[in-house]
Amino acid sequence: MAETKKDIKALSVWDDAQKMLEKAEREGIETAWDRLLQQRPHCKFGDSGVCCRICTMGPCRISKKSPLGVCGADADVIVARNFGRFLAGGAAGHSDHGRDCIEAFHAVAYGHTQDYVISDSEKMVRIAQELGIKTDGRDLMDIARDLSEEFLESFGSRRHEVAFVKRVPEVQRKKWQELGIVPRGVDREITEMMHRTHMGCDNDAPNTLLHGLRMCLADGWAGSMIATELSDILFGTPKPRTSKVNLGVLKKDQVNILVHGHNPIVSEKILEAVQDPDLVALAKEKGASGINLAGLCCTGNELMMRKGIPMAGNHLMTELAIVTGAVELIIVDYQCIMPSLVQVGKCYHTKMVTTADKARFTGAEHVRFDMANGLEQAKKVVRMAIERYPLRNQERVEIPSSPVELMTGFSVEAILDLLGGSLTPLIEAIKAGNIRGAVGIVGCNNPKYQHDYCNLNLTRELIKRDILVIVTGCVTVAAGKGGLLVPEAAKEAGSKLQAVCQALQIPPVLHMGSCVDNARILQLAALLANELGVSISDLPLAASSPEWYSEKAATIGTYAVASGIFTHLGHPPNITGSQTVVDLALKGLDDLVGACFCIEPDPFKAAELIDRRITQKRRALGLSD
Ligand code: XCC
Ligand code: SF4
Repeated sequence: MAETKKDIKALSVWDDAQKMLEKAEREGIETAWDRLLQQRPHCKFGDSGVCCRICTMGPCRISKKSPLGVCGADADVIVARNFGRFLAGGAAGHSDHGRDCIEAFHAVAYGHTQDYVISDSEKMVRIAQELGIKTDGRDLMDIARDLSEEFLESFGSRRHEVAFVKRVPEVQRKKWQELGIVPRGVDREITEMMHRTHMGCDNDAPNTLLHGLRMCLADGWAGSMIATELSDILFGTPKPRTSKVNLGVLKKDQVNILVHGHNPIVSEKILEAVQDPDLVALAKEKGASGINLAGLCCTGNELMMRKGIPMAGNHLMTELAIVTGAVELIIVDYQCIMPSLVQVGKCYHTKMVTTADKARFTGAEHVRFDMANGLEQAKKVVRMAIERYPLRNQERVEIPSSPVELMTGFSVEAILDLLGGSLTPLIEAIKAGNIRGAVGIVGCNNPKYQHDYCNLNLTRELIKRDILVIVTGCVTVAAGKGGLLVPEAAKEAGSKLQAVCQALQIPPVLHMGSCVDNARILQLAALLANELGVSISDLPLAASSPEWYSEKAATIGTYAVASGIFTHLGHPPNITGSQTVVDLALKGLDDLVGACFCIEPDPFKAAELIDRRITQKRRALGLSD
């Protein structure tokens, strides 16, 4: 093993990551971990959220010596405004992704594309009916046109509530009405947050944060939920299937293409293109035995859930995937794509291709995708990848580890199917304590932690306590690599959960999709609450994002809490400079919406906190511990 200055084992729990970190070090390639060291120590003002840059009388920093900004804003106002804008970034990300799904669906409905079709018309009709659109005897495309218009209304400012507020249990909805936080339209709530946080506008921290709840609810119950439902309608509703995960899914003798980003609109077309016989023949002509497609981050989750495409890694594995030297091309849409991928790619033969005009990277090649040219562009990109195969230096290729099997595809529909069409068996299992509760562990990686240590250990701790875990986003890869996404993992669960898993032949950790698919968790929670005639906040549920980093993760956490789900975070957002904001997040929200945040970096202690909350909720429902 090469001499290394860093303690590489302390950086990631995974063998594939450690091997690639060693290789990166040998080859002089910088990664996120190196840059984190260069950035340390972090600025304390920024870290606690008391640096204000929203006007040019400043920038102002709050300290004992200067407790007010030039305009007179105090730490509470500055922290709340900064956090409000942080949440707005997250809501905008998911929801603009949702809008792109509507535009694709709209193009299909109006016949403006041949490249996309309606794959699950049964689901489309069901949702149209749910939203009050007439379906009897109507042409499918007529229904699709009405549904696309209805979804666009959830983004605008003409409605008093977004369409899927209908799904929210009544008690919760009443709380929102009393607080004035029923989400109206995605764009409206985001714009209003930007307005409120302009200098001299909303100067009352709790008031700003209440709007934060409303805006995040618009993301969860509209932007993200629409993204999920329409992706299912366009590309198929996920069903249980198996796949594989870790860097071992890359193939030494094949053209390797990675899809990275979030939206399935581009990656689904790449999947089609890699199956094109002419392109496969071309790959063989160039000396490869075939074309291999694998996913990263959330677009990887989308393809894995619906098509079983293997997953190469999560957020912190994206640079390391290129370090294998085996990747011909990485094609991205948007979000969570480190700009460093361009530089790392240039150290090998790896080409980076961008596809969205709103997410370009200097040094990458831009191949613009639109609804009408998706497949054609996808084929062009796959051809580029094949052309790069002869440029690969096989001596520099190192593919660590062999892939781990996993099971994916647990949409709400799939779960209902498994249960024989009704939630009753699940409710009975919860009542009997065979499933003591359920926790959605979601979100990211962050190099401030040992990579996936918390994601993995929190998951393990909870299933031991007979708590069913649901994963989405980058936690999926952690659970998958840890062998927790297969039915055999039931042996790691408590004896009661183990029995349930064995009876249903399911893993104790269910993969429900990408980050926008956290909307599936909301929907499942709402269905359970409605079935029991209680509020979501009465259920023995929790959410957690142990290693989060992104604005989107904070937005998800906020809509989970506002929906009544107790939410754990490994570390706080940049809000610690305001006691008012911290108190509201950790306590005050509980009285307002029936749930709050808790912060705990240690996954074992976090499991304890979550367990305690679940026990409380069980007792309140009159159920045994
Ligand atoms: Fe991004 Fe969604 Fe986080 Fe992963 S989990 S690092 S947000 S890819 Ni969404
Ligand atoms: Fe400073 Fe107030 Fe301007 Fe912020 S808004 S930079 S606190 S003067």
